[in-house]
Amino acid sequence: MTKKMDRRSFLKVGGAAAGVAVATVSATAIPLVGDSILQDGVDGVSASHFGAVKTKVRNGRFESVEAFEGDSYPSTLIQGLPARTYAQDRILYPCVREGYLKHGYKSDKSKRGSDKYVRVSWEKAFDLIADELKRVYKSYGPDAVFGGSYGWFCVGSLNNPQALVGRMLGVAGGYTSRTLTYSTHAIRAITPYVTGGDESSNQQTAYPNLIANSECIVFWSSDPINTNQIAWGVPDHQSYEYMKQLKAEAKKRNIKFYCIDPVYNNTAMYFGAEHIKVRPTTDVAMMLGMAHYLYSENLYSKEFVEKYTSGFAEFKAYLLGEGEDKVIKTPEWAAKICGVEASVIKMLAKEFASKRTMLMGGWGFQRAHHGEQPHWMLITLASMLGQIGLAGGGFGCAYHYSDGGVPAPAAATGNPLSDVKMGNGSQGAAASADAPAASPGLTGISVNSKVDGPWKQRKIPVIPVSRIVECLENPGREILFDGKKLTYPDLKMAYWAGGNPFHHHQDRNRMIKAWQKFETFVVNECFWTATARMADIVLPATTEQERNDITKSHTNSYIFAMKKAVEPVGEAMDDFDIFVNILRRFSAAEVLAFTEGKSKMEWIKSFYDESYNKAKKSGVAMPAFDEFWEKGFVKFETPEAAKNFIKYKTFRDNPVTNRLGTPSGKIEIFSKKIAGYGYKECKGHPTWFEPMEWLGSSVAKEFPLNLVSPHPKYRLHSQLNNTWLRDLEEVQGREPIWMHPKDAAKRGIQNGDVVRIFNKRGQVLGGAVVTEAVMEGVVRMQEGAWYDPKEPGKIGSLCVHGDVNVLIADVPTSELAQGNQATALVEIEKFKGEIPAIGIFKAPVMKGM
Ligand SMILES: Nc1nc2c(c(=O)[nH]1)N[C@H]1C(S)=C(S)[C@@H](COP(=O)(O)OP(=O)(O)OC[C@H]3O[C@@H](n4cnc5c(=O)[nH]c(N)nc54)[C@H](O)[C@@H]3O)O[C@H]1N2
Ligand SMILES: Nc1nc2c(c(=O)[nH]1)N[C@H]1C(S)=C(S)[C@@H](COP(=O)(O)OP(=O)(O)OC[C@H]3O[C@@H](n4cnc5c(=O)[nH]c(N)nc54)[C@H](O)[C@@H]3O)O[C@H]1N2
Ligand SMILES: [Mo]
Repeated sequence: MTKKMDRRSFLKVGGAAAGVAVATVSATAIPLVGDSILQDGVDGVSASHFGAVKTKVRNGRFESVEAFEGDSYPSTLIQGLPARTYAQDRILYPCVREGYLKHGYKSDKSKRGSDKYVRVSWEKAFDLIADELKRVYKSYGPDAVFGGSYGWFCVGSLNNPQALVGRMLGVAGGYTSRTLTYSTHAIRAITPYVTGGDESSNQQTAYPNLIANSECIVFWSSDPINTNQIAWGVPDHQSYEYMKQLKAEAKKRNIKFYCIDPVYNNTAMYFGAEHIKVRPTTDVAMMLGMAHYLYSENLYSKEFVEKYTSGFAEFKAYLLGEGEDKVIKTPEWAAKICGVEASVIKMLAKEFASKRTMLMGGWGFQRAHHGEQPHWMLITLASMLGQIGLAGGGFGCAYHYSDGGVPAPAAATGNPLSDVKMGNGSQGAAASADAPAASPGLTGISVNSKVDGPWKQRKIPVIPVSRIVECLENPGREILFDGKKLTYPDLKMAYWAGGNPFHHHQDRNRMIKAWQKFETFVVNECFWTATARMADIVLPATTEQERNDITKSHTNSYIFAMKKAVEPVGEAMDDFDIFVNILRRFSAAEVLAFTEGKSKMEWIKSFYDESYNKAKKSGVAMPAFDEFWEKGFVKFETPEAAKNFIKYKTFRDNPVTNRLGTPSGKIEIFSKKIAGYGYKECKGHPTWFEPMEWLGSSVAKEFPLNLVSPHPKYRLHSQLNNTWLRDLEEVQGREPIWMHPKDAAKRGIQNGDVVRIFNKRGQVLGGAVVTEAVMEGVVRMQEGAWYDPKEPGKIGSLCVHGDVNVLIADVPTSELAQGNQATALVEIEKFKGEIPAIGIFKAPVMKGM
């Protein structure tokens, strides 16, 4: 059979062979397997947070995917893209919760989660939303609508639901937004005071420099082998090539690796790192012990501290017990808190001081009570080691994220979201001032309209992103936040697009109750997530492969075309079109303000043309749009200078001309500004504060296991959990929970058992993985397993699948960042009785269907 044979003749042959009456079979309705093997189909280019891809379309279906040719280390996660398209829990048409359809904003909110849904037309859904927005604006004012809509949505410069929802609400009448992120809440709030910048997103000392010069590399709460699978933009996974080279070089030069973490994580396993088992949320005590040893043994760099830092004297007084608490922070004192022996603390201090050492700080330990302290203390420790600004030494807090440390072309604008002032913007790729621009970057749709109108004057207030529940519970309350005072608005309505708060936020049961304060909750989603199931109005959104767009790699090495591979599933609509339709219920002026008179393809082309013009000015050649679109990508070269970039080298070379952006121009070990705030839980220098729940606290008597909740291997948070990828890891259909063999034995738990994990906040099921990779007393359950309550909507219900955020407290880090936590104390028992079925990965039953 030749490839030329058309569908009909192929059908005849196939049908005849099978003895079927062919005439009654419609070729389009019943695609045959032969079609997918023999038909050429349409291969397109698209992209995702997991990598750029080639989409394989056969039989009108997005059947499979191949990695983009420029991605040498593609992640398995891309395999979830076709699978999720046809997931059983795709939202197929607009739906309204039954009680809401009957009673509108006066409905019984406690029915969220248990009410049935009713299918409605798009027109009806748009009318409901527009009318409700108008009512809320009129009755309560613009601040009553929450449009902060945090989350990791798709990639794409145009189809950015977060920017679009803000843009729509801004034009319609205004809204309350949010600041900072669940990722970097504490580090981003604290490090501007310490180094004058955001240490979560600036340029890291480049890998080639580490490979040539480092003698010791420390993964401190950091797991780059896992977390670099994804990027905020598109990953090109160049970091894996460099990690491979680093490992090869380590063999030759005997580079030493340490993993300071309660868990022997993926990266530790890859590099064969020595595991330093630190109790969760006690790293600051450990670092203080090291600092004390360095000071008392005169192993610290006095020159560095004097020339490049400010406030060491105040810190020293605290370290030596001359401050208020009168506690001397010896290694022996630290050992009692952090569980690492004093001799090991001393050994590490000596080793880091004697070798060229790079401290790679991840972000796990800043998602904790007093999460501002670990990075401040890490930078203080690095200052005492005196290697900041030297080849292969110092510190970096973004190696684990979005190909951090990869030498990359600098860009005039790093991030497609750079003008989205909602916190996520600064997670963008860092542009090195030292490297010449070789990529123009790529911008994207802005949250603010450029068209003149009343929306331009609107002030958009913000709350710290993780304080949403506290805000709902306490309208009008004044809180302290980062040196300012802020009053919580009285929220009545929320519109979420591109995030999953019923995954990402902590203390699920408290959250369900607080959410009842919203009179109306609207969600645009592709899938029936826990969040969609709590909504009053649910609108089906397209996935990335069902629409055209444009995006770039996080490193600025590529601009990618994202070509629509298939027609939207069901009635799914692009977020862009959803918002245009809502604004049609206002007036033509609002619609124009939103679209600026451009079609979607014109927007896409305009982003490209902007880059094209920028590139042209700096002498970089780019193909014209049509040629680019046809080919699918443009590549940008990495300048040689970027390969040897050393963070803070220019500052070290000349701290006067290259002063930091702090008041003293130096690294602030003591911050007068912070001290001046007079906060109880964040002082003028890095401080050990006892967290609300840790292994040394009284709560541990009842709940003796310290749970940590790092980022998942086979998901991006909750994304892709509704695909077969979950089968690669789940235990009896539950999210795995790692337990040390001794902790398991004490409880009669065996590998593969279904267990109940509980504390005062709630209870979830998990599947036990008994392993020494987690230290005794600690258990590990990844964030992002879909919340699947046995009794939906009921506060306190058992989550049968393993949403870790049922167990974690929603208590802010401190008055400074007001950030989120990711650890908790729990108890675990073997689950008795019949194991409940999983219900979350199917669409809910519709009223009348
Ligand atoms: N316990 C604990 N909790 C945590 C963390 C932790 O470490 N531990 N980590 C925190 C961190 S760092 C983060 S960043 C957050 C992540 O929290 P989220 O970003 O909220 O999590 P995601 O699962 O990525 O949710 C994104 C949602 O957007 C939807 N989506 C994708 N594309 C589109 C689109 O085009 N249109 C629309 N309308 N929707 C779309 C997806 O289907 C998905 O449901 O979680 C935080 N929560
Ligand atoms: N595959 C995959 N990659 C991702 C993501 C994903 O969901 N999946 N999410 C992305 C996002 S949004 C973000 S923000 C980043 C997150 O990046 P990170 O926040 O750095 O990642 P985590 O996995 O939360 O934590 C890293 C390590 O910290 C450890 N840890 C936890 N608590 C403590 C502690 O108290 N002390 C010490 N020393 N170690 C501790 C954990 O065991 C883990 O090994 O990852 C990104 N990459
Ligand atoms: Mo994150």
